Amino acid sequence: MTKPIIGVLSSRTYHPSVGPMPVLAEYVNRTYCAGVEKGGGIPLIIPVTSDREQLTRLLSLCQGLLLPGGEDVDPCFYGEDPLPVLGTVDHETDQCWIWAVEIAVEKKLPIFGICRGLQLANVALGGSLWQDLSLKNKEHFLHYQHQNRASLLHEVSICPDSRLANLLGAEAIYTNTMHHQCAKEPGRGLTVTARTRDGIPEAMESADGQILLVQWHPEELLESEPRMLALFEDLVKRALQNL
Ligand SMILES: [Mn+2]
Repeated sequence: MTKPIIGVLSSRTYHPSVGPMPVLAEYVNRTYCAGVEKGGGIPLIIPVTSDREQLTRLLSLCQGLLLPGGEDVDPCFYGEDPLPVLGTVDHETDQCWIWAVEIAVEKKLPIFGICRGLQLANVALGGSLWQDLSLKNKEHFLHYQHQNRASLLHEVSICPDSRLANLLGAEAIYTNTMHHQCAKEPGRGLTVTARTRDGIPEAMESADGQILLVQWHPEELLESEPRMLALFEDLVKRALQNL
C-alpha cells in the first residue's frame, strides 16, 4: 500500500558541533520522524520560510501535517504584549507555521500538533495562550519534568466522548510533560478534550476529526506507553484519504 507523506515543520537552532563556530540549522527531533514512520507514513521535513508560495508548494507534496514541539509562540500573534515569564520566541518561524496551518486547513490536510504544535495551531485558528502556567493557576502542578523525556509524570483526564479517548482506549492516562504555557481561549472549531487535575488543558480537537492536538510528547512514549502510537497511526490513516 502507498504510504502518505506527512509534512513535519522544522525549527531553527544554532548547531554547536559542525565547525569551530555554531551554525544556524533547521532541525526536527528524530523521534517525530520516527513516530510518523512507525505510524505508517513518510516524514518530509519542511524548512522555515518567509515565502508563503514556497510553503504552499511543499505542502502540496503532503497528505498530512505534523507540528512538533519547540519554543514559545510570539504573543503578538494572539494580541498580547510579552510578559516577563515568556520564553524564547522566533517570529519568522511562528509566521511560517501559522501559514502552514492555514494552508493545511484550506487543503483539508489532517493536522497533528504536539506541545508547541498544540499552542501554535490554537493561535493560528484565532485562540490564545497563557504565557506561563502560573498565570492560569498559581497552584499548578509540575509540568516541566526534569527526568528522561520517556518518563510518565502526570495523569490526564480525557473527555469520554472525544476522538482522543477513542484512539487511546482510555479516559485517563499518564503522560510526560514538558511545557510552561498552555491554551487560554480555544481557536475556531477547537474543544479542550483533556486536562490535568490542576485544570491545565492537555489536548484539543476539532469536531470534524481533522485536527488533533496534545500538550504532552507522545513521540517520546512509543516504548513506555505504546498506546500513544495510535495518535500517529490516526494521522496517517486520515492522510491516506488524501492520496
Ligand atoms: Mn502537562
